[in-house]
Amino acid sequence: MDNATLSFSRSDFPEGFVFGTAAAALQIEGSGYGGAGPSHWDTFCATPGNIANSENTLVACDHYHRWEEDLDLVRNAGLDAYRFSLSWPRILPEGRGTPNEEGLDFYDRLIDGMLERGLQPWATLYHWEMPAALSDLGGWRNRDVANWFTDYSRLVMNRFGDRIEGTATLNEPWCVAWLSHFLGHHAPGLRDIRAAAHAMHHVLLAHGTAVQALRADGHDNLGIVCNFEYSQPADDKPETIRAAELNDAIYNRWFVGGIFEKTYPTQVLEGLAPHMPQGWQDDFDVIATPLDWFGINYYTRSVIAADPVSLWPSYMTVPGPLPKTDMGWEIYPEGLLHFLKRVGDLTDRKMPIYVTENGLADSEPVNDLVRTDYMDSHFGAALDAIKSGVPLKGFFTWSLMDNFEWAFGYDKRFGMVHVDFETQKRTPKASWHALRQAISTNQPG
Ligand code: IFM
Repeated sequence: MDNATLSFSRSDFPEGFVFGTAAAALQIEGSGYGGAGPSHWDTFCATPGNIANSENTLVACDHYHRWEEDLDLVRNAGLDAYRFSLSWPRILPEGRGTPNEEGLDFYDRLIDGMLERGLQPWATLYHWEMPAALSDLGGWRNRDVANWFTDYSRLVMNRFGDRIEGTATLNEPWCVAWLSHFLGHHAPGLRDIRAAAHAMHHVLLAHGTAVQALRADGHDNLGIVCNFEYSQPADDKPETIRAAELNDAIYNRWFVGGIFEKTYPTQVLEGLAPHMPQGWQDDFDVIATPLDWFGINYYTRSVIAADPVSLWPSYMTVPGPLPKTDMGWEIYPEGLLHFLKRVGDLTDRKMPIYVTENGLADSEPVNDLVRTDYMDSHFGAALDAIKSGVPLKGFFTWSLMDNFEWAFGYDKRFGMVHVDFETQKRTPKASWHALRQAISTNQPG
């Protein structure tokens, strides 16, 4: 293996800075084990043409059985924290009603396993697994989802909350709502503006309703994780700039607008208002329930051009000039600095911010020097943000190990640990070793 190194060390970051890595239940556990109920992803995977190579999540990384080895990999990398998600249908196979004790026991073991290894557990309550029974009732399109999600969240937190360091209600509401109900790329695979408008609002209503209930139950260190993508105009024509601003508003401003400003961007409402659920204007006090921290997932930028022949929002993504990852995503660390500052400003530089995901897909099985470079430049952006006064408290790489990359199946490898999906053998890549070296010493990597 080549000697990949990172140019920073732990001592470059403030005392107590949290170095972690992240993964999500459906992407690694194996949804076929332990009495989990079906989710809308089972339906989506069973529909021809949705997932590369017609793959599914029944076995995934078999983390359900191999979690001890996986937590050892987190601890042995010298990391402080592990960000994981809990599967709603594993805990409540019907989405509501009787819990699956086997599922609850699994998370008991997993969380205790983190604590035994000195790892901080950072939980995400919803990383995209809507139970199929609730999807049948409309899922994110149905306003009742706020109460379904809150009941599930209370069940989880009243069982595990005393052992969890930080809790995010939801991961990436843009993906939950827009990518899944307007663009149709993720479950439930809808391309429907009314469904999208309802989901864009209900996802935030569910978040705020759950935060209020969890607070009332005495839980703290509550947050949310949003994804951001830098919106780069393809040229400087006024219509191109307007197109990039609209993409920015849908992707990057809608959710923080609701949460921190009790409002949605006007240019998005120009398209969505006729399709919004009744009474949406009255929900902002719930949506903007104060949080303890905010998570930023950042990967790339998009280059945007106007698309005058298409209906609203009338823009498209065009290829950009920068080096790209295996996802075809441009490598643009400046975007991470941009969003850390933007969210820092929006929250008066008072709210603790975490990079809750950052990483890239790269097919290189062991000598992943491109990943190491990517990590170096993005940790560098994090350091620049801290120097400029952003209260950035931690950084979670995505991902611990290669896993199910949603519609792309198992082809796109985001892990610092290679997984052979035939044998389930785990092999740490060069980036894992480089990170270990950088954070376990106080010398420059
Ligand atoms: O794998 C996903 C993850 O589930 C959510 N954030 C983006 C990652 C890479 O696409």
